[in-house]
Amino acid sequence: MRNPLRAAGAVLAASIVLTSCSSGTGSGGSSGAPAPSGEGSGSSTTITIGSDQANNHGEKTVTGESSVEIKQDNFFFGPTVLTGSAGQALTIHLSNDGSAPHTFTIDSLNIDVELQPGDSKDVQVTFPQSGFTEFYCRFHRASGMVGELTVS
Ligand SMILES: [Cu+2]
Repeated sequence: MRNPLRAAGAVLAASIVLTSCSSGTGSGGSSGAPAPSGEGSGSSTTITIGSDQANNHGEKTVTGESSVEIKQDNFFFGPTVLTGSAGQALTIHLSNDGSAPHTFTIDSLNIDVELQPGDSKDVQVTFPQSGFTEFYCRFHRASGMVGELTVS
């Protein structure tokens, strides 16, 4: 009975080493929010917007459009990237499909609206002359709830 016990101990030790190895690769992540990488592999990626990491749920070209819909969920905007023309005015129909309150916030345009779960609201935005304008949720910016208005 000595040998099987020793073998089991060795396996245990090996798995502990493996576990601590793989979980040590993340950087930061102290908030405890669910990581976006686990679900929907392929459709959900992370992109960099400004100095933020954004959960990417698609791009939509809105050139020539006067309005568009953006869904808010835990924790992303869908679509995440709106591509338009320089200086374009656009009405965004926001709807919060998530289970938490979310905001749609753009510092440079003084926009900051808050939606409770199930809420819908409209906001007027203006595309920049060049480059991009970042929007984000004040509550979940660090969880990747970030998007942008970008000029093609
Ligand atoms: Cu949010």
